[in-house]
Amino acid sequence: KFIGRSCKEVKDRYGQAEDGLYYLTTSTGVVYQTFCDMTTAGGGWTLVASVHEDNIYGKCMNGDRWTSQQGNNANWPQGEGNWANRKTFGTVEAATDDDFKNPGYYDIDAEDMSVWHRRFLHLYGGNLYYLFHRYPVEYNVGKHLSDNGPSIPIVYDLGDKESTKMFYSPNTKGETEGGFISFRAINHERAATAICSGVKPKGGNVEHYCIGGGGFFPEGNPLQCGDFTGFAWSGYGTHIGFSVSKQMLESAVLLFYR
Ligand code: KO2
Ligand code: CA
Repeated sequence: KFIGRSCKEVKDRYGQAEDGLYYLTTSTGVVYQTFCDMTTAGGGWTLVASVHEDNIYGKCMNGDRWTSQQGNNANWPQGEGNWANRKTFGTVEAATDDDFKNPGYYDIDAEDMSVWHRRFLHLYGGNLYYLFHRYPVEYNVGKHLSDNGPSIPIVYDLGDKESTKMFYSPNTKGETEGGFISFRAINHERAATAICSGVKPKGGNVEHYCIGGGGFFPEGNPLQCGDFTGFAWSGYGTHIGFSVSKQMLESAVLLFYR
C-alpha cells in the first residue's frame, strides 16, 4: 500500500510514522520487505544490511558472507565480494541473528548511514555498493593507514565516542580514535576489512575492531578470517587482550541508510 524506494520516501510521501516492516521497491521493480526506523533522529531510516558472526570458531566458513565462506585464501583476495556486488541474502526477521542484505543496499541513493548523520554518502556514490567499488575490500590492495578508505565523523544518538571505544578490546584502545565510522581499513599484513564502526584506526591491528573483509588474512592463518575477524583473538568474549566483550561478539551490526 505504501510502497516507496526507501523508508524516507514512504515517510515523506505517505506520512508513515511508525517503526516496523514496510515494502520497498527498487528502480527495476524488485519488491522486498525491510525494517524502517521512522522515529530515530527524524526517522526515514532503511535497514539495508546486518553483519552477524554466527560462529567465531568457523574461520571463513559457511555463514561468513561478509568475508569468505570458502576458506582463508590468498588466491581469492576479495572473498565473497558481497560489499560491492548485488547479491542479497537473509531475511529481515532474522536480521539480528544472521547476515542480511537486501536490494536497498545497492539501490537506495542515501546521504547518511545509521546513527551517523552526516551527508557523506553522496561523496562516495550514494551508497555502500558504490563506496566499496571505489575502495575494494580485497587482500593486498594497499598498506595499513596510508591506503585506508574514508573515516567519517559520527553524531551520536546514544553513547559517545569514549563509551563506544570501550566496547572493543583493551589492547586496541590506544590504536583507535573514537567518533568515526571508517571504511576499507587495512591491517599490518595487508588484509582489508570493510567497516570499523565507531572508530578510526591509528594502527595496523584493525582485525580486532573492524568487521567483514576480503578473502585472506595472513596473520595467525586462518584465525583472523571471518565476519568478526579477530574479535576473539584472546578468547571468546573475554574482553581481555585483543578480545572484545561477549555482548559485542554476539551482537549484530545493523546498517541503515537515509
Ligand atoms: C599475540 O601473541 C600477539 O599478537 C599480535 C597481533 C595482534 O593483532 O598482531 C602480534 O602478532 C604479537 O607479535 C603477538 O603475536 O601479541 C600484545 C600481545 C599479543 O597475540
Ligand atoms: Ca595484528
